[in-house]
Amino acid sequence: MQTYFSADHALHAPSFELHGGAMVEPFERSSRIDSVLERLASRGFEAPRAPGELDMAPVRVVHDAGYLHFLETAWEEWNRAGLSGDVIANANCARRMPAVREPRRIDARAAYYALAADTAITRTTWRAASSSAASAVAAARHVAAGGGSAFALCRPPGHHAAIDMFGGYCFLNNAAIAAATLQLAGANRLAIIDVDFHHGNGTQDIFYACGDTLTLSIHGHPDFAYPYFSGLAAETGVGSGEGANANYPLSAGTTWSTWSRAFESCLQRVRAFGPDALIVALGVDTFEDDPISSFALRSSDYLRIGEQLGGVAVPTVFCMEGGYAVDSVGLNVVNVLEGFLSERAAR
Ligand code: 7XA
Ligand code: ZN
Repeated sequence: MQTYFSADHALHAPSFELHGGAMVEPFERSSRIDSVLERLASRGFEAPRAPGELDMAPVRVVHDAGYLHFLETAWEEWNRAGLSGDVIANANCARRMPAVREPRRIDARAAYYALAADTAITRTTWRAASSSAASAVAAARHVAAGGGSAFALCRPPGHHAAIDMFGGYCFLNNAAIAAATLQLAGANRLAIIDVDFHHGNGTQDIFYACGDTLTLSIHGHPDFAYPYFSGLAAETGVGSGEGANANYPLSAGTTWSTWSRAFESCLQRVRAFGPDALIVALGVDTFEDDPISSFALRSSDYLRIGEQLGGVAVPTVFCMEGGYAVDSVGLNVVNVLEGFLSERAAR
């Protein structure tokens, strides 16, 4: 399994995160990636390849042009406006506000494009986010070229990034960009399974009206889990996308026996859909020791997840999402990949 990875991820290093009422060291930090790289190396995986410059063509398929311009220029504008620190939203497009449109002032534009105040844009965030998306593009091209399945070790993650919204540590939706890359290379039908603890609201938003891309997400119920305002089972798609989105909101404390039933249902849907390729939004914040999540999967469960994904007979792109128990992130991610490879080798 070839990994694609850019060291430029480290250019995104905000100095704090607003967590509850406190400023804390960001949970989404560089050392998460070191944990995965170390484990890949110690388990004999091929050395990661650097993805090269980001091709914006699939990015423009996924994201709004005004939003991309905002992401690329936000910090300079913030700085030019005399605002201190990093770009952070300190207002929101709240319910019933009658003048929701893209404003002129940069602080108002940050509020317009933000999902939440949990995600800062630093001077070099755009470079990190575009390098992360470049890994997704490279992994998708690897698969499209018949090279077998691939792993995009993306950081920052992507699945909360919607057509025109950043937040939840996400700026560009890497899994959706991988899907667009596969479509530009000729794929017709795609499936995305999101196994991160949090609902993949951005991925759902991007494909909600698309019947040729099946989007599935297993996550903490919005009654208690971020992003709170999406992820119900009733969200099934619109128009020609009706029926091509399925959500599996689960309770706090969910263990393998319940989680795996939802996962088996996802896999059945994927098989019935018959995609040309599968994209896995691979978050491991479902782990029992994750500091910001509340499922209770164990490290050995990730081997089972990989094996079951390996049993779906389609080329697969893995895109890294969340997972904050830094000491175990590498073990859990690589367990998925090893389970996948062992099942594929057995076929
Ligand atoms: O999958 N998404 C994440 O792992 C990030 C969730 C962000 C939670 C921030 C809550 N303040
Ligand atoms: Zn997550």
